[in-house]
Amino acid sequence: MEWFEEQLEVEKGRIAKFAVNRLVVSRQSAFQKIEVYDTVSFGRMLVHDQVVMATEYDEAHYHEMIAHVPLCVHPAPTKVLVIGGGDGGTVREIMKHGRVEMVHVCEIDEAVVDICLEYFPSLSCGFSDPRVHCFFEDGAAFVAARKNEYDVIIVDSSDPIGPAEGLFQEQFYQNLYEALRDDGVLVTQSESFHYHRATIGNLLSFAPRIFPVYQYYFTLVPTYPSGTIGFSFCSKRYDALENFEPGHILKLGSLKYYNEAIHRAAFVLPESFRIFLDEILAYKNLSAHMEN
Ligand code: SPD
Repeated sequence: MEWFEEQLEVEKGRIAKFAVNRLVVSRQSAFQKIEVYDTVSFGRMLVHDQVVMATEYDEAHYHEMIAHVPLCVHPAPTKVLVIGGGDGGTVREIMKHGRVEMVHVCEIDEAVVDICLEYFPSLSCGFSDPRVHCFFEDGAAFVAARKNEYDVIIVDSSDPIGPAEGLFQEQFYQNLYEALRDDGVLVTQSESFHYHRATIGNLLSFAPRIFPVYQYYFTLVPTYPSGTIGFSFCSKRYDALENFEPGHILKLGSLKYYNEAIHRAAFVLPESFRIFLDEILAYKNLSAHMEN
């Protein structure tokens, strides 16, 4: 039996091993090594620099939650931007929303899109929709050049190591705020509350200062470290629960993970993490109060 090993959790004392039938393709791009495996239990698997990005088995748990949560809250999401997301899973879900008229995708690494078009048709199918326009540029620079343009922005990034490091920084969030229209909504990949409190704590030190609404939610992805991954819901006006419009779900067709109860439940956080989050948010409110 051949095994693929992901070393991302080594510092937590764990290594994830996936039994594989074969390595389908391996390519070194200008940014990273991209590999595709056929696994024994999780279908086809996309790997960047030895880190699992998506498996056919559970990619929908991630892509449905990063896309449908903001799109079922914003009342009129006509223009959407995706930063990263070169495998196409997020775009595939966005395209299920008939109200979306245009999607810009800014992926730094064109090789990811090429490989996924060839080896992951079930992920990349959304790229052929005429509403989708791809840009192969650095996401941080792309966002910095846009003002007041998008209703929803989704940052579907890899981890904050390598090409995605700049996507976890304050200046990037400030630029995302400015790229959004007056009632814009932003969702960003924000790692696991089990493993990445330092990363999340860093996001919390600036995101809730920039955006009037900050809420954290999560999904279950068994093939990711700790089996969970979370998202920051940052918004200029809408609340992810109060402004949630479940009626939109009916028009999405078949889904594997997302439904009305999951939307609400995803924002219910384990007690120790809820306290961690609340204490930082309370401190932010106190500081804002003292400044006024
Ligand atoms: N540890 C892996 C985190 C990867 C998150 N993004 C995956 C991109 C899928 N479109």
